[in-house]
Amino acid sequence: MTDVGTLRLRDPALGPVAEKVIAGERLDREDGLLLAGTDDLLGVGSLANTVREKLHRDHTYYNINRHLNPTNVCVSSCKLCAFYVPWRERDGGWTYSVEQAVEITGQDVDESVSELHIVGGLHPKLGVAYYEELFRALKRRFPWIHLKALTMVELDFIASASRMSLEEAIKRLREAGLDSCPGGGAEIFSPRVRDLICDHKTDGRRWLEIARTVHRAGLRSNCTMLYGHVETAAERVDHLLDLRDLQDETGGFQCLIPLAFHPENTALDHLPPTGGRLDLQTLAVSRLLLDNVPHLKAYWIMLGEKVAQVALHFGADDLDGTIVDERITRAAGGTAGTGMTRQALERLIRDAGRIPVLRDTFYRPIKSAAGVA
Ligand code: V47
Repeated sequence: MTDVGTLRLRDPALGPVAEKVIAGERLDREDGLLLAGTDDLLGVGSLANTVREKLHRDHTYYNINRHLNPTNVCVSSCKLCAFYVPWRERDGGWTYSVEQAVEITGQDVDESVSELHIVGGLHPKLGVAYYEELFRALKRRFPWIHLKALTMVELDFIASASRMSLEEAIKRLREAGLDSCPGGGAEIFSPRVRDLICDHKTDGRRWLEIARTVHRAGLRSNCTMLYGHVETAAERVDHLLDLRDLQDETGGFQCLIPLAFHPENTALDHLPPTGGRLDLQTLAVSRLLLDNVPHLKAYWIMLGEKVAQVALHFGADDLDGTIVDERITRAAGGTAGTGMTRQALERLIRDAGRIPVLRDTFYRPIKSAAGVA
């Protein structure tokens, strides 16, 4: 046992890291490896909690959101994914016309919903023109809604499918209503890992380059890390440090979402699902290393409600939202459900001893939302 300030650490090797955390000093790669490799889960958790409370006190953010997946048809065939249907093999595939997408969205959107999260497969026929039309139609019908749409991977694909520079594609999509970008597709940046789980996807360097371009264009985005498959702890640490370097440069990331790998129905279904230990330690290490990204999301859909709730004491300050219809995790055997009411989210937060804060996509508190989500 080692005591550092009010912290009690079972692993004495964490002592010097704890000193740095308390002094507000930046951690390095070696510190990250130590934090990721120790079996002192509660020690790492308490360090991450110190940072979380310094940044956000007891506040815990959530939003009222909906997901829209315009297509699940995808040319990328990532081994990690159970959501996609390959291009030309249309069984089980869907591709919504703009009218259908707006109609489906309208089925459960009212003025309480502040954000639409729009992601989908890489469909060769859906280029910039389709998304421009979709965003314009959504903004016409739901003018108050923030459109958080298109991952770095989708932007890359859509621009090149439309034979357009990335800058031009971003400009046009913004003019059509794109407000910010979600963090998906980052997976793990290591080429070794990408070869094994998503060999045809935009590579790690390019993902970062696109995020840089998005931020330079004045858009905010999120970032993710997919863990619990074939990656090593060192590859997770390096992924986080790559994100931190880019954030030092642009300041454009609002939040990191560590995504727990779900193997069912994927080409990697021989792998076991993640356990609570890896989930909580990965969140805590993320909070400690990514000192320049303000928010850390415990995505309840992938973690399950119970782990997400405990994660509020392991560095996380955000749970994502009400959602209702989530398809990517569900396709991969997710069991957490696909939607939660605002009341259930608030109860979960209060039961963890935290204070719920309803937010918009830019983490501005919303005083009261019309209607009930
Ligand atoms: O890009 C795909 C991952 C991502 C699986 O920005 C899988 O606010 C686990 O990025 N097991 C989509 N993960 C989800 C995502 C996200 C979610 C919530 C909020 C935000 C945000 C972003 O899910 C994909 C991929 O990295 N994914 N398949 C799977 N089998």
